Amino acid sequence: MDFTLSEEQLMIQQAAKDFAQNELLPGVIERDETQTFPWELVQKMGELGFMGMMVNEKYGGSGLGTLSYVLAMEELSKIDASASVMVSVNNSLVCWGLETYGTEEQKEKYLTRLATGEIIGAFCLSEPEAGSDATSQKTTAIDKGDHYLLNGTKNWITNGNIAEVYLVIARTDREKGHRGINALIVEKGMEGFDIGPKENKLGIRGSDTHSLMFNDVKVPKENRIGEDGFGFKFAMKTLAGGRIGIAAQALGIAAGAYELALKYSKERKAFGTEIANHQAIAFKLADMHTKIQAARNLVYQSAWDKDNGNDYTLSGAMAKLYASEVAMETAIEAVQIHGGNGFVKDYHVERFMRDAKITQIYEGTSEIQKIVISRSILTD
Ligand code: COS
Repeated sequence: MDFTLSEEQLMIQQAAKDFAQNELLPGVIERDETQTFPWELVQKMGELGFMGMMVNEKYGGSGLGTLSYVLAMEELSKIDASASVMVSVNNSLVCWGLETYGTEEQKEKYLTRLATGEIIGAFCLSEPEAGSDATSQKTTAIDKGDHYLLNGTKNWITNGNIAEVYLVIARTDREKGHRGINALIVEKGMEGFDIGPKENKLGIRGSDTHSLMFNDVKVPKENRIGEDGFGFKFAMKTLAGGRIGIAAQALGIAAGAYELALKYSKERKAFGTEIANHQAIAFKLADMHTKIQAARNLVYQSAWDKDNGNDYTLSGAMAKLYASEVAMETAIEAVQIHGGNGFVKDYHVERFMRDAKITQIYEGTSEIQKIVISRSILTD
């Protein structure tokens, strides 16, 4: 077993680290407070190749592997999880879904612009009454011959307002259960497509989260991804890879919080010595470090599985489940180590604590990951 990263992987990791330090760190507290994220920063991430990392170069992507992608995700998330969720959704859900299952026309029309970050995309599965229970889609896409008539509401959509392209999961035939669901490419500006107000969130406040309303939106037939009825499997397969991205995000949040706590504990003095010299703090750091490394190994393994053509549903679910737990735990401990300063925004760790929570919820809650994991081990 070789744990050494290649020259190329080290370069990508460094590029993401530099970008996060130089471009994301300044303004991260203000973006969190104001719930904003300037488009210029998205463009810069696109210019550096972070928006279509795994997409083939012929469609404008960087042509890299999943391991390079998770290395970049970890570094970006160490500073700003709002930025990294945009990267994750665009890469894992939108670009990967289109490249793997889209037609050549769809790739030419949409993927080429999404992979360069000229535009970004959104993935629309969750509804007011269908998040975890993904087969109970109430949004309908009725077959009208040359187009689908789309009606319904989607909730908590990342990149909801800034996206130009939306992959929308909707039900065409109720009788057919999960085989009656389709995935459609919807463009911003299509008649009848409205975007609700921005959600006021606990964490990842810089990321742009909205509800979407579809009222008799005519979506051309050529915008369906895959065969009729492939929508649910499309969502499941896409989310299986998405979970690797979110696991890497959780890993980055944990590592970012830990690095701040480590630095602080070597500077802050109490009872006549740096607090790192007190075993109460040193043991917390030891636990954090060990769990982060264990999470990193799970994340890398799931990326390796994907890059090597193995099934990655199980390893991705385990990576997300564990890394998100470690992110939450580590961020809480980082606040504790910072004491009163941890409660103050200038020290960043309170933001990590708020940002960590969503990694246990989106792209499948921890409970959903346990369903996926337990079903897999019980059917083996
Ligand atoms: N890859 C490929 N196919 C998959 C799959 C996967 N990872 N998971 C399920 N499927 C397929 C099954 O094989 C089945 O197809 P067949 O009937 O042809 O065999 C079909 O999808 C239905 O699967 P299942 O019966 O397991 O569906 P359930 O309703 O029991 O749901 C869970 C399974 C809970 C795993 C699924 O609904 C899920 O992942 N939910 C969470 C969705 C989510 O992440 N939501 C967050 C919103 S996005 S931010």
